[in-house]
Amino acid sequence: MVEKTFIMVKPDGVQRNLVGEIVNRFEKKGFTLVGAKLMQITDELAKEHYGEHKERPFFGELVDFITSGPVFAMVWEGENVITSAREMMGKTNPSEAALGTVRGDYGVTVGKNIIHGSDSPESAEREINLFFHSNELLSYNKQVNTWIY
Ligand code: DAT
Ligand code: MG
Repeated sequence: MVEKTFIMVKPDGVQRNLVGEIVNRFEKKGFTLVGAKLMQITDELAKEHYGEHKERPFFGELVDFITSGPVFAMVWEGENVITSAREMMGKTNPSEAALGTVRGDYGVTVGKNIIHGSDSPESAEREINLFFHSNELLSYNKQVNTWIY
């Protein structure tokens, strides 16, 4: 099923010049970028985005980290993109993430794991709506898709 997911290069990834590398991986895989922006997350947005973790001991650090510098927020579209993107990201803790994944290749610790991606269709819808206005998302066809699908 063609679906959309919310992907974000976290402040550590932006500082470490990994935006292009991450976009490159998703483009080369064959997914379609339908929205993107560099932005500063406010405290309020951070708490809303990570609401499911508000009782966890690391919540304060998580909010401080995600608001510590610009992030690169994106929406990617494609067949099974939600699950595929999670596989391309690797496990939450980079020390357990396989080589070949973003976190496995570039991360060391769980607190600075470079990339966020929605974990289900419900989170994808929630997160896309939280970060993007509908007029910031484009719908278009790429000729190359006839060689991918
Ligand atoms: P994911 O980002 O893989 O969906 P998650 O939703 O469980 O993982 O957690 C959100 C973020 O919180 C995660 O990317 C990094 C941070 N985090 C998770 N577990 C942590 C822990 N035990 N200590 C510190 N930070 C943690
Ligand atoms: Mg998560």
